[in-house]
Amino acid sequence: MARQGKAAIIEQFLADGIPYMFGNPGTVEQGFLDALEEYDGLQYILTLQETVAAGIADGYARATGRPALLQLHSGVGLGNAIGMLYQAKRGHSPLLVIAGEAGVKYDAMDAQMAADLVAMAEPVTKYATRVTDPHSVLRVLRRAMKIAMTPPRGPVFVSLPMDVLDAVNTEPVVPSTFLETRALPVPSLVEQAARLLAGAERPIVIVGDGVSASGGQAELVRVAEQLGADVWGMDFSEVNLDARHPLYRGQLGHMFGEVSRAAVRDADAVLIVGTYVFGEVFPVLDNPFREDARIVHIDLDGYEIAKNHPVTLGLVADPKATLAALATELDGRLSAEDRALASGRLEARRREQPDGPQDDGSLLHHFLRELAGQAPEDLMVFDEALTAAGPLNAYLPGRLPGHWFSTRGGSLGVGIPGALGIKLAHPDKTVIGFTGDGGSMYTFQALYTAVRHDIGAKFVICNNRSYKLLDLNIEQYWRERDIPEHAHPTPFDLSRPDLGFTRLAEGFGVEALRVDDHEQVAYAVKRMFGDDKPFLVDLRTTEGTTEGGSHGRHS
Ligand SMILES: Cc1ncc(C[n+]2csc(CCOP(=O)(O)OP(=O)(O)O)c2C)c(N)n1
Ligand SMILES: [Mg+2]
Repeated sequence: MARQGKAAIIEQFLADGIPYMFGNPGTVEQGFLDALEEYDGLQYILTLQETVAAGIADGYARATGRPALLQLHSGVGLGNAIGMLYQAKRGHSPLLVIAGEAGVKYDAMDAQMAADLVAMAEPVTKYATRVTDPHSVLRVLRRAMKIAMTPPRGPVFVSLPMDVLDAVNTEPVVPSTFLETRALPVPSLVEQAARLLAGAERPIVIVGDGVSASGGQAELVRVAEQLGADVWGMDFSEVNLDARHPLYRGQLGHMFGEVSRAAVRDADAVLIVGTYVFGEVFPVLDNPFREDARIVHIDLDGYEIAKNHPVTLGLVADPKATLAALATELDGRLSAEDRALASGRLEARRREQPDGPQDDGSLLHHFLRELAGQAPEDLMVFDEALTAAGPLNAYLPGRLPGHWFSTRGGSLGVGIPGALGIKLAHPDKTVIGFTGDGGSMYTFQALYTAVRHDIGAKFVICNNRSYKLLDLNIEQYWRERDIPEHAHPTPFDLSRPDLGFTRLAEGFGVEALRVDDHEQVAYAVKRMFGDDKPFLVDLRTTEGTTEGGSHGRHS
C-alpha cells in the first residue's frame, strides 16, 4: 500500500469515479500532475484561466449531479477562481477544489507565493482545509467530498502542500461515502402541512433548484395542480418544472424586491420548496407576505427556512419525498369544492396562455424561431443571455429536467464554460451556450479548451454592443429616485472598439459566423447543427429587444 501521497490522491479520485480534473497547472502541483500521466481514467482538461476551469467544472457538476474536481495553482490561481466559486457556492455545485503549495516546511519563511489559501477559500466554499500530515491525505479528501455532496451541496477546498504529497502514504483507498438525505417528515407533520394549504383561496408555490436537485418535478406539478396554485421560481436556474406549465408564472428574486412583493402579497397560503425567500439583489426589508398567510417551507437546508421571514411550518426534508407525501395527504383531505376551485384556477391560467412566442420581427426573434425549428427535441441550453433571456426562453423554454441551466450567483462569464461542462457530461446531446457580448468576454478563452479537448458545444453571442442590463437597471434607479433620464454611463457601452467575435473565435480554432440580418439566419443555424464541433455565432442584435423583462440576476 505504501506509495507517495501524490499517487495516492489520484487513486482516490479514480476510486470515486472522477473522470476529469479541470485546471490550470503550476510548479507546486507538478508532483501530482506528473504522477497523473501514469494513470488511465482521469483526464486533465486544460484551461487557460482559472475562472474558465471553475466554470466548466461547475457546468459538469450541475449536469451530472456528481462532484467535479477542480485543480488551481496556489493562491494566485485560487484568487482568479473566486468569483466563479462564489456562483458555484450560491448554486450548490459540488466541486472538490484542490490547490498545491510549496510545502508545510516553508511556512515560517513567508516566501514568494506564500498565502493563506484556506482563509481565501473559506467565504466561497462550504469547507476549506489544508492537509498537513501525510497520514490523513485521503481521509481529508473523502471528508471534503462527502461535504460537497451533502445537501445543500457546494464547493469544498483542500490545500495539498508538496511535502505532504511527497511523503510516503499508507492510507487505504476506499470510495468516499455519500449520505442519503431522502428524509421524510413524520406523518403528523405532513398532515399539518396539508391542513395549512388545503382550502386556500389564493395559494401560491415558490420553488427553486432544491426541487431539481431532488428530482421532484413531477411531485411538484401534482401538488401545484391539486391546489390550483400559481408557481413562481426563485433561485431557479434549472428545470424545476416545465416552463410551459400553465401555472408557472415566471421567475422572481433577481433584482428588485417590489416585483416579489406584488406576486406574494395577496396569497393566503404559500408553499415554498427548495429555495429561500427573497433572493433579489435589492429585496424588500419588511415582510411582503400577508399577516395571516399560512406558510409551509420544505427544504433540506434548514438555514434557508425562515431565514428572513417567519414561516408557519418549516420542514427540513427532501422536496421530492415530501411533496409526494403531501400530494397523497391532500388527496384525502381536499373537499369536492376545493378541487373544483383549484381546477377552475388551473383552467383559467390555461386559457390565458399565449399560443406561442410573439415574433417582434427583430433579428433575435427570427434567429430563435429558426433555431427552435431546427433544434433536436432534447437540446440542452445554458442561458446567460441576460437581456435576450426573455425571447430565448419564449422560443426555447426549459422543459425537460436537466436540459436547461442558467447563471446563478450573479457572476458573469459562466455561459461558455458552463456549456462546455454540460457537453462533457452529455457528449451525445446538442448543447448551446447563450451569452452576451459582455458576459462572453470574461471567459472567452474557454474556446481554446473546447478545441483542445474536442468538446463540441455551440455558442451564441447575443451581441448588442453594450452592457445592456446595466442600462436597464440604472433606468430603474433613476425612476425610483426621480432622477430625470439622461445618457447612460459611458462604461456601459461596448460599441467602441467593436468586438470581433468571429476573428477571436477563429484565433482559438473555432469556426464562427457573424449574423447581421435575417437572410443569414437559416444558413447559420443549419451550419451550427451540421457537425459536432464547437461553433460560434456572433448574433448582432444591436437593436435587441428586452421583451419579457430582463433576467436581472446580475448587478
Ligand atoms: C464578474 C462580473 N462582473 C461584472 C458584472 C456586472 N454586470 C452585470 S450585468 C452586466 C452586463 C452584461 O452584458 P452582456 O453580457 O452583454 O448582456 P446584456 O446586458 O447586454 O444583455 C455586467 C457587466 C457581473 N455581474 N459579474
Ligand atoms: Mg450586451
